[in-house]
Amino acid sequence: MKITFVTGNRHKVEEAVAVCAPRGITLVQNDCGYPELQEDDVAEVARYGAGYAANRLGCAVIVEDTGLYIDVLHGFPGPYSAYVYDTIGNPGILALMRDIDDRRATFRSVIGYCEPEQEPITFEGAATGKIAYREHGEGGFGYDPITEIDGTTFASMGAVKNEISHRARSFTKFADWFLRNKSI
Ligand code: ITT
Repeated sequence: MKITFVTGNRHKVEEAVAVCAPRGITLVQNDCGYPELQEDDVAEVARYGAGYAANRLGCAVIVEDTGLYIDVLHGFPGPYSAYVYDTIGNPGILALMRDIDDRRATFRSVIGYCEPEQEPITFEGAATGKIAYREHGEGGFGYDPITEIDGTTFASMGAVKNEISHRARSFTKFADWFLRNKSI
């Protein structure tokens, strides 16, 4: 069973494949892109993107939007995570968090699934941890070196990231639903 995954991020594809391939779902990356709404809710971004991409490509697609929500910063950068990463990056986040003790943060991953001319469906996964005091680890991508669960950053945990991450959870929900509803 094949499904098109519209994303420009190969790391996302690798993590999604690790969940979907063992379940017999083949993901085919397409980096044609889609307009990312400036919405407060990543679910709205995923929903709109999936509808747009399905109609543009004329086939069933998934897109996935992720946000990092830092409690003490009232959820910042949230839906603006890509822009913030590209501008101030991990050093900028660490500077914002200097001398702050409350370091709780949550990653939200929302997958939008859509078929042409249909309503999108969303699947969400979250992982709550803390912002580290410094960058640590060589693996992963994006905010992984500064986000930690039980004291270990995502960038330091290798394949374990794929057992506990926001993306592992959203893709597990998606894959279970897809196999139940779309396999013939
Ligand atoms: P798309 O083409 O799929 O949109 P993207 O990299 O722009 O790829 P997002 O907008 O979903 O994806 O990601 C927002 C930011 O969060 C971006 O800077 C990513 O690098 C980062 N990010 C996403 N997932 C992450 C993860 O699992 N760990 C660390 N950082 C992550």
